[in-house]
Amino acid sequence: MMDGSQKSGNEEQRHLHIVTPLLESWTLSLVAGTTVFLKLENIQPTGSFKIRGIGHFCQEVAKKGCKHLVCSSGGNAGVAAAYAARKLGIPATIVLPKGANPTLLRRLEREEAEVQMVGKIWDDANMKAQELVKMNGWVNVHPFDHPLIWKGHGSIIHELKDSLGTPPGAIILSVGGGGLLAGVVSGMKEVGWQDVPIIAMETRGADCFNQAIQAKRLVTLPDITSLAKCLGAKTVASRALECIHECQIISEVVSDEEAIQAIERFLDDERMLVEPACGAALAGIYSGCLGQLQAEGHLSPNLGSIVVIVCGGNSIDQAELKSLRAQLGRS
Ligand code: PLV
Repeated sequence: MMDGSQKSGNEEQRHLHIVTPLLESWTLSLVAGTTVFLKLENIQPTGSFKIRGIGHFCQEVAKKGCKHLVCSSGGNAGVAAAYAARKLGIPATIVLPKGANPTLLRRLEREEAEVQMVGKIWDDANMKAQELVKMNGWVNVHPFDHPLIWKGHGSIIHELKDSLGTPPGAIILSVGGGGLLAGVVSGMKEVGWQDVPIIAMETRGADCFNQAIQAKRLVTLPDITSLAKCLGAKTVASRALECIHECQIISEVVSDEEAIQAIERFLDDERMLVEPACGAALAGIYSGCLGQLQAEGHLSPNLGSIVVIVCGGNSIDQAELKSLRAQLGRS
């Protein structure tokens, strides 16, 4: 697998992310009734797309002499920040909500990051991170709300353009705090794909983007009740809400049951295990959202091809999948 590279001035700087494969999925294409391509962000060296934006952010702040990186995270942004910090030779503190998955914690340990566990959800951990960055030379790595993060995430679209040439009929992705969405929108504007509809998927109980669209202003959820903890920001980034005026964004909400069924089916169909946060995007196909949007005339009946961004996630293993099933009342 090749590392990506970018030219900046005279020097060539390596990206911390890899150029991921775009896989045509036979099984998902059958379900969707059209060709489905999977952008495999789950195989990034940090297990999710987050390294694209966070890697870019960390490289930029390292150039400016940052002494310590702090990242509050539902998990995956933290792994990306810890990995970037290790590669750049900067110490890192990752602040997670309590109850983090043991596989994720082992992963962070391997990255040599200090881990603090604070509060119940990401918003609590974020408050702690804000306190820590008051120290001299410490820099906050926001998991989703920064232009450098969006710039890095936008590289997904440049790679899609290189692989596909022509634009797909739609792109399906998950929305937590909206960083991936904001990055995809900026990438689409850069390559002239702003007419490609984006289907933005959330789970009920972590649906701050959908609620903001309905209210036409930012909405702060009272709590995160979804099992898709990595979609659990109580308020979406304001940039994500602005994006609805720049591209055609269709916001859809699925249940935890649908997101978890999607990861189970994906495991059987493609032999890859991803988090419920990613299951939300896969549920766009498996639970029939796509077909319904076509039937209702919101999407063309002839999409040609669609791309699902398989955002990935580290907080999943056999034990976690079993526990998710139990929390849904299934054995
Ligand atoms: N996860 C963030 C925010 O958590 C984090 O700290 O890791 N898919 C996966 C696997 C994710 O980990 C996330 C975000 C998303 C999708 C959503 O991305 P976003 O926040 O850019 O919309 C609370």
